[in-house]
Amino acid sequence: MSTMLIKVPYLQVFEQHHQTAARYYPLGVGYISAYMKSQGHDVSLYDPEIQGLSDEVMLDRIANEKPKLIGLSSATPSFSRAMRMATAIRRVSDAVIVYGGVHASTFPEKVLEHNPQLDVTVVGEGEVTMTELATLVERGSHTSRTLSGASGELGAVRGLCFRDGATVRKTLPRPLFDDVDALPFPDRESLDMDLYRATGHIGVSSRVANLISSRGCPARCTFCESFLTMGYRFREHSTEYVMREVRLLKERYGVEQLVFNDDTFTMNRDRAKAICRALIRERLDLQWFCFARVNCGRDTELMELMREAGCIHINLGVETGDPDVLKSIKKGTTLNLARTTFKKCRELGIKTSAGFIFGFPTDTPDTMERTIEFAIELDPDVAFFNVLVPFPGTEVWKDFPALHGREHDPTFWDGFKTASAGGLPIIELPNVSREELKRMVIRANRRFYLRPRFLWRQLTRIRSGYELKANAIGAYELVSRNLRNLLLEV
Ligand code: B12
Ligand code: SF4
Repeated sequence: MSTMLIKVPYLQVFEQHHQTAARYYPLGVGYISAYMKSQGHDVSLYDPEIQGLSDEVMLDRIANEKPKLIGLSSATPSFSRAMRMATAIRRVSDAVIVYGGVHASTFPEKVLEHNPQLDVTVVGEGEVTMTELATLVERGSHTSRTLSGASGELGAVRGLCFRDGATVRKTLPRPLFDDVDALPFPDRESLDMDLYRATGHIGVSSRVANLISSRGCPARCTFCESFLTMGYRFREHSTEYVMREVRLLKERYGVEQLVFNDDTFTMNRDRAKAICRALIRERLDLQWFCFARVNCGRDTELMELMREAGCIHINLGVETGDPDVLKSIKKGTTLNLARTTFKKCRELGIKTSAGFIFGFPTDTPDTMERTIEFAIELDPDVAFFNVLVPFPGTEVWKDFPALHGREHDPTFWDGFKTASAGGLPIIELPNVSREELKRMVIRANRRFYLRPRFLWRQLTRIRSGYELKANAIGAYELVSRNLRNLLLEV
């Protein structure tokens, strides 16, 4: 019996920039595929958008391959796309259709109640749940129609919701996968690694691979959803595991650049140092990027080791330039820590991206102005200015009751994207309208990027043809996003 796993197309969330957006290997379904295969299941893995496979082609494949179990993966902004895909699949297949990922983890019951084309929703990590489900479907030769006859067995599989007659039942939570080193590496063999590339501003090579060296983040930022799938516990892969995967990427795929997709690569500083030392020792000559919190700069030894090990770019979530707003979002950092870290990165020659958000519940025009000032003071290589998207399940979601009540409508979630392109933000504050929030983003971009000092530095730092192309794409995106506004506005 075969299982088909599909990463639902999502690049449309980047609107007119979808052509130039990053294309990262889908680790979620990649890990599930590898784990299921390691348990003896027959799995095919698809990333149709990146593979250039239209819905029609996918439906043909489904009709030919006749999988008995189909898993769809998406986040919130591509939820409606996932539901449309599930409806189309249902027309050609009686396979059991499962929906997983962050949106399924947020509303497992509601999604199932309102989408009869689905059979199961999965909460949290999918490796074991999907494997147990495949075994159950195989053992009973189940189809979508017969699955409800297996409610006794289904009820025993942790971490899912299923239909039991007219009701939706939720099983006990699936514990987090503790021994993460027991997970096989993601199933990269099933997809063409040459199709993937990094975001323009961090890319230095076309031979790039994304990976994770840990799962979970113990921080409690009020706007973040990472805990819904990966939990609060920081579960780290051993240095040996990470190095085995890195070596494989280098040797089998000729990778020259790594993108660590960990929420916070430096959460455990000793572990991060151990990985850096191993990279240095093995002289793999790789360049890499990671996400970190701004408190990493306190540890000079860590930063120096990161640089020596090939870290060329760090993305740091600064979020705001106002100390009270920073406290209110429970980031657990300070403005001074941010100053220290950006300074340290500059001294060491590590490039920085900084993320800023406008529209936190306690933001005012003054606090947002301070955010712009702070971005200019920190002077990162790249600054992302976005308006808050209060994703459901986060603490800030509760602060925007006007958005509640349409959870069942898939199209409602289409606007939940953080890319600053496109129309108006989905939120407004008591004293700040949507239009003003959008203008804030435009003004921030203009003030930050149109500084002669910034432009000069960008030009003089280009080291390769690939970087030149990446910078040109970044500049095109910025200008095309804001051109009208840059010329006419504010
Ligand atoms: C890497 C990443 C990206 C990459 C995506 C690469 C790719 N091809 O998948 C890029 C940069 C393109 C990206 C884009 C965006 N991202 Co993003 N991203 C992440 C990040 C940092 C890591 C995801 C990851 O690879 N995790 C590792 C794998 C192993 O975990 P996983 O994907 O969660 O999969 C596990 C489970 O979820 C589950 N599962 C997943 N799919 C399925 C399917 C089935 C059938 C089953 C059973 C289980 C299952 O099992 C998997 C294995 O355990 C997360 C943060 C996080 N910690 O989740 C944010 C995160 C997912 N992104 C987020 C956001 C907001 C976005 C954007 C909307 C931002 C934007 N620009 O507008 C876009 C669009 C996303 C979309 N898909 O629509 C939010 C999602 C919030 C939400 N409710 O949607 C997150 C949670 C960040 C956050 N802290 O809030 N992102
Ligand atoms: S530090 Fe990053 S990943 Fe962790 S909760 Fe905050 S925003 Fe989310």
